[in-house]
Amino acid sequence: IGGHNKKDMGAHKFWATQPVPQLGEGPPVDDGYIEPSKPREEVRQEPYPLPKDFEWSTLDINDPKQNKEVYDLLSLNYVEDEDASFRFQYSAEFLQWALKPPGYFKEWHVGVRVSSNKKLVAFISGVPLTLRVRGKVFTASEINFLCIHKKLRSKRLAPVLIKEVTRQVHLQGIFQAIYTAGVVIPTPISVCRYYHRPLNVSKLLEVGFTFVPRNMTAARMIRMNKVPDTPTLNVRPIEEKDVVSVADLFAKYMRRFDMVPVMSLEDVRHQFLSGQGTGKIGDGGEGRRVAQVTWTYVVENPETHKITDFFSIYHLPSTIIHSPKHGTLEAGYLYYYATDVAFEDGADEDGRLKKRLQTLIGDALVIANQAKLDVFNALTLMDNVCLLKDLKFGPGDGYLNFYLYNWRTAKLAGLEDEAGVK
Ligand code: NHW
Repeated sequence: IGGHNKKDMGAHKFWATQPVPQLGEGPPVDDGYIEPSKPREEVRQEPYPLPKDFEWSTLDINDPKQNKEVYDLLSLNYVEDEDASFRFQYSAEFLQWALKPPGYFKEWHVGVRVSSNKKLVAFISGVPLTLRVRGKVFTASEINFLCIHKKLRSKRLAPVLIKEVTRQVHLQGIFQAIYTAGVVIPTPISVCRYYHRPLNVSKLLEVGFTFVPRNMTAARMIRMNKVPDTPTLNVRPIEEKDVVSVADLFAKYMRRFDMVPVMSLEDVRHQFLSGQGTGKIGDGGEGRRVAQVTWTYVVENPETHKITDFFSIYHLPSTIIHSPKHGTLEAGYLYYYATDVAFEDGADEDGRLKKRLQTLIGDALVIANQAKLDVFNALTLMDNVCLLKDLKFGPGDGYLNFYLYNWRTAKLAGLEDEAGVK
């Protein structure tokens, strides 16, 4: 998912027309919108024109057939790494979960079909969220799953999809958006690097995800990356009764950071409870796959019954494009976490917080390994940087750029903190 490529730094015919900070602009004096909101009647009422032979189609993700159409489009055409070895393979269940948070709008699930045979050939989606960026809280849309069939690339269709989803968001009275991409376009507010913690070393070597470094053997690598059989803390899967306590802990912990989602109880229930499954992840070869989107584990104080810590992982496999033996790479991604140790006086300064986080996320590795995931990924965001080295993550070649639409703010922490990994 390489970023940083030079050709991206040139002219941007489309992005130059959009309310985003342009490349090379200095930091803003104040945070705020770039163009003001419009009343509904001033929002364009007709869909943008598509090239002939194509038509717009709102996808009904509740319909298993349409859910599968989006899955099929993405599984063959979505994001690949730089040498086209791996391609994200979001499951149909993942898409259901990601596209239907509380208050979602079905009009924001925008598809393009071939008029003659109705084949789905492009997609873009938005979901609503409340965002806090530094001191300001606002409603926004999170744009994701922009995908154009490989045969229709480089025809300037992406700008049409982006404009149409923007129009649909405007029609709901929302004028800001957040999105991430591997590519550099005007203008990232932060860039993070992917780090990878090997779990199934022999498979990762077989599929070329990782290599045996000089002065190392495969056997030693396997030994070094062994994780304990059982968690250190008394972790258990989240339950409905934990939602209020987790929401409270999440909100307090997130005060540490400059850009965070603000979650209602419904949002917390959706993000951390609704994606739970129970099974192990198969490798295709087992002939059995258990769909699981997220794992959220909590630590409960036995006396107060308060949740003191939690972590969450999401499951995003990748298709291994050229492997005779393995079809999918089973990856877990570190999602949100929190610990109340952060609220103790001096815990940040004297290393107590770091120690607790290492134990907590170390347990996330145990759970990921028990679930038979092959690799555990994390970005250089939140408090992750202080965990990466001790938990044996290695830097990857993917970067993730973060963007805001119609909102100015100075650069946020991210990759520049990477120095902290050493
Ligand atoms: S990032 C994942 C994007 N998807 C993929 O990489 C899948 C594989 N690739 C493709 O399907 C997560 C195509 O290559 C895509 C581009 C569709 C990426 N974001 O049609 P043309 C997201 O989903 C610009 C934004 O010829 P194409 C986030 C590019 O810079 N812009 O290209 C999505 C150029 O404009 P420029 C992107 O290769 C956020 C123009 O598109 C982009 O056939 C969307 C070229 O178009 C990207 N990832 O199709 C923005 N990739 O000005 C949301 C290329 O440079 C904004 N481009 O000439 C907010 C909207 C809501 C606002 C609400 C108030």
